[in-house]
Amino acid sequence: MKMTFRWYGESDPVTLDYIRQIPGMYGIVSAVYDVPVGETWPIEKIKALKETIESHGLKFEVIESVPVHEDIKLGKPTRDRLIANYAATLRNLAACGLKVVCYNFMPVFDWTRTTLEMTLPDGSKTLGFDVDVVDKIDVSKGISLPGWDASYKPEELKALLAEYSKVDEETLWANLEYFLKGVIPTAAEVGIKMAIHPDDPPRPIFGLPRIVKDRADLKRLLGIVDTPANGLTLCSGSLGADCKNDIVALVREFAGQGRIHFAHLRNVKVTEKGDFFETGHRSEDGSLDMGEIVKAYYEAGFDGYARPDHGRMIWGETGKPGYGLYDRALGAVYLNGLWEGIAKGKTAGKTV
Ligand code: DNO
Repeated sequence: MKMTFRWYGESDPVTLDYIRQIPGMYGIVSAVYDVPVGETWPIEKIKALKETIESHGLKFEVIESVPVHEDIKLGKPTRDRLIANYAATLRNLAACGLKVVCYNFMPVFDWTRTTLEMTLPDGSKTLGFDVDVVDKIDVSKGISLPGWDASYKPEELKALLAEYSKVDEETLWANLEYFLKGVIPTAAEVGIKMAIHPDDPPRPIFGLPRIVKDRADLKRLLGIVDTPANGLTLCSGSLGADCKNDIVALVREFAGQGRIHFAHLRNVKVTEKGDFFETGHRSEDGSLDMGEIVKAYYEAGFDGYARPDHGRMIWGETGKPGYGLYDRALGAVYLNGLWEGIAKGKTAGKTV
């Protein structure tokens, strides 16, 4: 397991100098942020990013994310040009030594929370999701949630949502299939592993379809192009927000098949109804057994990339919700500690 940390580029208050001081840190997960969605990432920009990261003694082998243009998800005629651009980006990334590309296929919105500042009993601040708050929102009147992706103007968002009214789950599946058949052959040819991120939370929101929510969806997706280049980012916190998802079993199954290329490891406290909040990484703090999850990766012989995913805001830190330094660093060290404990436990008492 190669431990990595997400870094949002030069504007990120968490610096590469700090990240390299986290014990056991292998590399950085980042992206080229200043190319419009749908355009090809120029090789020079990727190279410059890689040089910056490597000059801090960290590896740069994972992209999160190359975003998928909405026209591809909507299945519009422009998609062929956009898919060709995406494939060209994959070629450029491979030429710079990148190995894994994380992406998602969630219509319009990426991860969604109803609060970014829930205070836990210990005074730390965390992200939370309340089903009733989301279900009560009348999309036609506009959406206002904390930390909302403000990249759409209200009229644009309205128009986009109207376009999606014609896209049901099966249409979205067909559009995902078209995308995968368009890009996976290139990924396989150049040695890039694609790793889809599941829907977060794993449920439809605002009437928009969500299709990467559970074991059946993951299985279906991997079967569309049945090759290692078509793989998963298994996000314990996203899938774990539905208590019907058995994360340990998912890891055993899909890491066992060599189809998990990127592990997002974090804990959540969930209710049956689907409300949840993000906790510290330890098993005792949330609903997921992180020890068993890490053990499942270990036993599957996982040698891919992992990251501590989100963290709470602790010790007075302020910054990008979910992406502070301290709690994610604690998470990374805890996860590496679990790994070492499991590895040593396996060899203890064995004669060499
Ligand atoms: C949230 C992240 C997601 C993820 C994308 C992948 O913190 O895990 O935003 O990066 O869904 O495309």
